[in-house]
Amino acid sequence: MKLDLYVITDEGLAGGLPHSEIARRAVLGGADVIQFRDKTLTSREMVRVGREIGEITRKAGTLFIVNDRLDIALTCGADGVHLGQDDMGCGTARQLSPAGFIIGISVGSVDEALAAEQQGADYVAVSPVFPTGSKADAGPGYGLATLKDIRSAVSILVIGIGGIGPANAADVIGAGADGIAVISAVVSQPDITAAARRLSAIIAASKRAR
Ligand code: TZP
Ligand code: MG
Repeated sequence: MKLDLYVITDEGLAGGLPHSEIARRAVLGGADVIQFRDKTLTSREMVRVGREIGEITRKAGTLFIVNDRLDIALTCGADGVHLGQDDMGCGTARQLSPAGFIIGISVGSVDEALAAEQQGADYVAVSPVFPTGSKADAGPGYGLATLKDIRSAVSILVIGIGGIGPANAADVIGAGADGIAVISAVVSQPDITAAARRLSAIIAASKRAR
């Protein structure tokens, strides 16, 4: 499973551009994963938008993950769900999911990462790695040292999220991350496709250099 460039949709940070259009542009730029994230939509709206995104990602062979909501992810035929420490537990989500369904968990410590791995997570996201203005309650950032510790502790995929862009993506990959998840570095850029393409190239080059 390739999670190199993992783009999270956010209409507010995209100047009002619809989720599906963010997804379309990011996929064109080579995003490996699209995560549909919206804390304001009704469940019904999430299903509608999730199905739109699913059509785009399926055609492109891009992975499609829904944030927070296993029910919506399953209803939309998404490839997986991303859950935080306050969302449904990983073990419960695993029990409710079909074989091959991807479960990602946000973590901030080695203990949380080990628990996620033990409960059947496919990947953990160190969240946030750096300070970010894109998530109000994200906290100050765990830093690259925590990311390295988590990388050494688990065998599943590890990605970094929070405050990552072209200037520091190489450091995150150099610290051992399998991929990086971003909002603003792609979604808030005037040319989403070009921003995704550039970041994707930086990640690939950083992996070759490791
Ligand atoms: N979860 C932890 S940090 C974050 C999320 C959704 C926001 C990431 O946004 P950005 O703009 O890439 O820092
Ligand atoms: Mg969540």
